[in-house]
Amino acid sequence: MQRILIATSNQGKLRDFAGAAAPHGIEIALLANYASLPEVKEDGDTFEANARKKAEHYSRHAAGEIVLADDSGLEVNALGGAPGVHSARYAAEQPHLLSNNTDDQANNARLLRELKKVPPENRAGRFVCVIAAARDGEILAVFRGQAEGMILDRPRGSNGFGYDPLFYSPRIKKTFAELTPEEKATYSHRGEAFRKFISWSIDQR
Ligand code: ITT
Repeated sequence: MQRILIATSNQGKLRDFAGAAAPHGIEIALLANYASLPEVKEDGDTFEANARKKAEHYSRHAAGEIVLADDSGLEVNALGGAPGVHSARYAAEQPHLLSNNTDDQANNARLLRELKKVPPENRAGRFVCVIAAARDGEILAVFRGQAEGMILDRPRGSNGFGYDPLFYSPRIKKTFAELTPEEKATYSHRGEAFRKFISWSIDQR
C-alpha cells in the first residue's frame, strides 16, 4: 500500500486526508516527529504561498519522500473574503476575546457575530484548499480545490472540524459537519485538491 506523508498540526485535516485517500488504497501518515520540528511562519497573502512554504520546509525533514502540506480556509463574500488565510486564527485576531488561537468554537462564534446582520441570501462563501507537494525542499506541484456554500446562523452537525458546522452545501443539502468522511471527501475542497494530487501522482509513474 502506498503511503503519503502529511505535515499538519490539524487532526481534522488528517482525518479528511485519510477519508480522501482510502478509496485509492493509499495510507495517510503524519510526518514523523512533526511536533518536534521547527514551525513555519504562515505569513503569506495567499493559500498557495503558505502551502508552498509549509511543504518546502517540512519536506526537508523526510529525505527522499513526497510530503504534502495544505493551506486552507473559508472565504465569505459579505466579509470581503475573510477570514481567508486567517481562518485558523480568526478569533485570536481579537485577543481580548480569546487566548487559544486554534479554538474552533471561538472562530465560529466570531464568524456568527460578524454575519449577525447579514441576511441568508448574502451569506455565500467557499472553502478553499491548496495542497503543495514537495520533496527534499523542492516544490513538485500545487493543487487547488474549492467548495461553494453558505454560512448558517447556527451550527448543525457534530462531524468534521473548524467551520464545518456553519457551512451548508446546497449540493448535498447538509452542513459539512453532517457529512460522513466519504461524503466530505467527495464534496469538499480538500477532497477535490487531493483527487488532483492523485491524478498527478499516477501521471508521474
Ligand atoms: P496546519 O497549518 O498545521 O496544517 P492549521 O489548522 O493551522 O493546520 P491552516 O493554517 O491551513 O491550518 O488553517 C486552516 C483553517 O481553516 C482551519 O483551522 C479551519 O479553521 C479552517 N478550515 C480549513 N479547512 C476546513 C474544513 O475542511 N472544515 C472546516 N474548517 C476548515
